[in-house]
Amino acid sequence: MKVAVISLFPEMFDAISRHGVSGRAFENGLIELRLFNPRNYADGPHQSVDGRPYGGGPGMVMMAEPLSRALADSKEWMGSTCHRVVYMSPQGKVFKQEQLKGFESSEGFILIAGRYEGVDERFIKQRVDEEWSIGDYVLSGGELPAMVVLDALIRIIPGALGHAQSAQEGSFSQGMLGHPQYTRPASFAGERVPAVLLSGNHEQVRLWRLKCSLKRTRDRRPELLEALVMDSEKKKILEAMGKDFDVNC
Ligand code: 9WO
Repeated sequence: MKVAVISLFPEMFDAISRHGVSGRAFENGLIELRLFNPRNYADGPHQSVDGRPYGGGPGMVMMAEPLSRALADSKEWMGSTCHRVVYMSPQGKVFKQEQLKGFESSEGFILIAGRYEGVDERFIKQRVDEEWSIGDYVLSGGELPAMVVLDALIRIIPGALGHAQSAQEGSFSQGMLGHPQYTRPASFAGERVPAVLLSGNHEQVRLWRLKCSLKRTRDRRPELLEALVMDSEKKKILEAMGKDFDVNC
């Protein structure tokens, strides 16, 4: 998959392209990432990419022209592959795991990270397909949100996680929160690992983890349960989940 990112701070993306699981996906060529800096498409002696807001007020606004040229170049690099143009902004639709469904097989994706007080609205209207937010907070720019989307995207690309197909089992893949995890030692500060995890009984372990996921989801994020498509096993567990529920998680 080809991903183009338009950003005034391309070096920030080293954070995901050089480290860990995401870094490997870039090294393996599962994702081809290219950065396009609007600064390189700016005019004038100062190569301005921003201007003062019409109507007054503090701060600066990103000019449409340099962004537009950077976008045109990124589309040329994409070639004929189908691509979506997404602008990361607090005004966007809140990004959810489910939005990535079908993305693993798509061929191209263009992410725009803004800076300052925002981007000239005409650029958004004319060139952007979708606006995405990663949550209700204002940051200094769209780079970190773009990296959040990229990281989530990489995890659903077949082969990107190597042997561990933990993306399938990870939180949210089933619409539920993840279960607790334990590793060595078997006793830490007087607390032992739940015995079932040491039992070697895979079916018992699976059931314990499923119960914990359901309990955590009910206790911490009950609204997720509403949307959950429940099989008979999950229904049974939830019905039994009264005050006498025996799972310690
Ligand atoms: C700044 C501002 C100042 C006063 C009143 C309203 C305001 N809105 C903004 C603003 O949206 N600034 C953005 C900074 C412009 C685009 C890049 N920036 C950004 C993106 N901050 N936070 C995001 C973002 C993107 C996706 N998900 C969460 C946050």
